[in-house]
Order: sequence, then structure tokens, then C-alpha cells
Amino acid sequence: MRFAAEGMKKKLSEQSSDKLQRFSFTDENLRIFALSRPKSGEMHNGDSYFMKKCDDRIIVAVVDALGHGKKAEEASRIAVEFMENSFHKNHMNIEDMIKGLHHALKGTRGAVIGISEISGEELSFVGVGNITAQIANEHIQAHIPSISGVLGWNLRYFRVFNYHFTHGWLVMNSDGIKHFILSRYLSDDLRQMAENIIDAHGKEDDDATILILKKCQCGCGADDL
Ligand SMILES: [Mn+2]
Repeated sequence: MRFAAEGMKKKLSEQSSDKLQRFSFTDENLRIFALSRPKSGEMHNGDSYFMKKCDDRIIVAVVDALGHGKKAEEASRIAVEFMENSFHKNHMNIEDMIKGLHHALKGTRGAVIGISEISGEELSFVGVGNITAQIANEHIQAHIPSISGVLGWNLRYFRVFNYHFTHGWLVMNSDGIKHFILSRYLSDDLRQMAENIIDAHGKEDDDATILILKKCQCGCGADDL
């Protein structure tokens, strides 16, 4: 099967909107925008995203189930449901969430997942498999490493990375988006930023997901929307 040449790629705005999943959230010092679409010609999306906030604690995640189509979508849904339940049940931390996801995904295709937690000025990230996470503000530009493995199949060890994160962008994406230079895309218009990145770097032959979180220090979140 041949894929359209790079220059022929359809922009998100030209694609049928029923295949796109969008999410946005805003409160006084936080905004989040997520965008996910299946690979070209596919109805089912094996990628997904997750976001939950409770008081001063926010969890966001990007999920990429192995392969494509219905089975991948099912694994992805199981992962999101697990995170949803565990967040509500006992305020599970992200380490226990990763362990729980590994169990919950047994017997499925398996998935690679990156989870970030922001609590006050602390940001923690755990990534298993190929999920990219980056943080940026005027002081830092960092790629947060993920470790190898596939949840549901292979989790030998993992590591939580912690950062002091007072403000700026956290960007997480699946490998359906090729490497990009984040500083070229930073914008307060998170939706435009997400669309520009997927339009320029999304792979036609893979599901693609990006989640962007922008944290402000002092109530500037809502009014610049
Ligand atoms: Mn992928």
C-alpha cells in the first residue's frame, strides 16, 4: 500500500471531523487541549488521552495501543477506564497507576503510556514505551525520558521523573507524530499549536495524539482564551 506524498497530506481542517477527538479544559491558571486522530483511512483509533483534576492535583496521560483498528481501540479504552476508576477510587499515585495498567491490559494488544501528574509546583512523569513528553518555559526546555516496555506485556522496571514546574507548557504525544522542535510551536493558542504540530509532523500511517497543558502562575489561564 502506498501513502500520499508528504505534500499531499490532508490538513486536519480538511479531514472529516467525526474521526477527530478533541478535548479542552480551562480554569484560572491551567489550560489543556488534546487532539487525537486515527491513521489515514481508519475509523478506529488506538490512541487516546486522559485528563482528571481534583483540587490541586492534575493527571494527564497519552495512550498508544499496539497496532491499529478495533483491537487497539479496545486496549486504549481499557487503559482510560482504568485510569478513570483509579483516580476516583483512591487517588492512586502514578507509579501504582502504571502497575495497575500493566495488569488491566493483560490479554489485550498492550499499550505504551505516558502519565504526568502536576501537584502544586511539582511535575512527575512516568512513561513506558514510546510516548514523548516535553516541558518548556523561559528557563527550561526538557525532554522527559520514557523507559522501554509495553504495558500488558512487558514491564521490567520504570522510573518516575520529577521536575519543579511553576509555569509553562507540558506537551505529550504519541509516536504517530514525528520529532519536532517544540520551541517553534509554543503558543498561547493551544488548539492552533496542536493542529500545527499534527499537520506538520503527523504520520499518515499511524494514529496520532497530542496533549498540551499550559500552566500559569497567576490566574492568566482563562482570560487569554
Ligand atoms: Mn503509534
